[in-house]
Amino acid sequence: MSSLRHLIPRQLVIADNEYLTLLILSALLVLAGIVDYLSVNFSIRSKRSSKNTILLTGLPSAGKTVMHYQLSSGKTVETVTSMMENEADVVLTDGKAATHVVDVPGHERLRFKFSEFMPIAHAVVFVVDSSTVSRQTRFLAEYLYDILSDRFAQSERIPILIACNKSDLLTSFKKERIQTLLEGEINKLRQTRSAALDTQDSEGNENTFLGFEGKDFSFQDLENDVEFLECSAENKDIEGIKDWMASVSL
Ligand SMILES: Nc1nc2c(ncn2[C@@H]2O[C@H](COP(=O)(O)OP(=O)(O)OP(=O)(O)O)[C@@H](O)[C@H]2O)c(=O)[nH]1
Ligand SMILES: [Mg+2]
Repeated sequence: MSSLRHLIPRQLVIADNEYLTLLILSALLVLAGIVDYLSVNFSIRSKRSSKNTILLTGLPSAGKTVMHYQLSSGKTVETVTSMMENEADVVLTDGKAATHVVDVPGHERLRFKFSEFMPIAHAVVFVVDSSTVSRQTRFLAEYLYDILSDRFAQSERIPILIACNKSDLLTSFKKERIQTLLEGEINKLRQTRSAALDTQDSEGNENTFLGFEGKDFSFQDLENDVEFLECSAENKDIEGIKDWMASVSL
């Protein structure tokens, strides 16, 4: 090493013990990275052993976190945009085992995380802000398409509940109108997505054609049971959601 020192600019030359310190620090950083990677994967893998999870998904501000708090504590809370998932065990039926409920952030860069939980999910609630549906139809349809074409959603025929939230607002749409809007938008989206039918995403999900070719898209044509319910998480009006969750839980 000392024979090579004359090749290094003087300002950059450091003592041998400093090389050792740098080496140890680098090794510690690499080790910390490995431990972090293993712990994240291990925790998800250990959860994969059971299928007792319901996911709360949906666009930002749909009301997922308010609903999650309502379910887990019966309280209404003030929220901010979620940057990571909230998890809780919720007793849906007195005397029965608790169900694990995960609130997946709706942020564009974080919502893909729903797919990490799909292997342990037995049901998905897709929360919609019923007062902004007409402005968000395309984004809603895109996210819903991703969920419906997820390989676990398909192979396990995971039931989906479209929770039409914020029904307390005068501007909110009724569930029938929301269903019609989503079916129309998914119908359009199918054309674009089916153009890429032979490709696979990084999760190994194939682009799936939803419904029947030559027929307008309808949720009824899916193998998954898809239901629509109106609710208001803010007003504690989520009994229907709870009943649905209990009905699909083990
Ligand atoms: N009027 C009304 N407002 C609601 C209802 N549910 C939630 N909100 C409000 O909607 C806003 C967003 O609610 P959150 O629960 O934080 O939304 P989120 O889906 O978790 O959003 P992200 O974390 O960004 O994905 C908050 O200001 C809530 O108070 C509801 O049923 N009615
Ligand atoms: Mg949230």
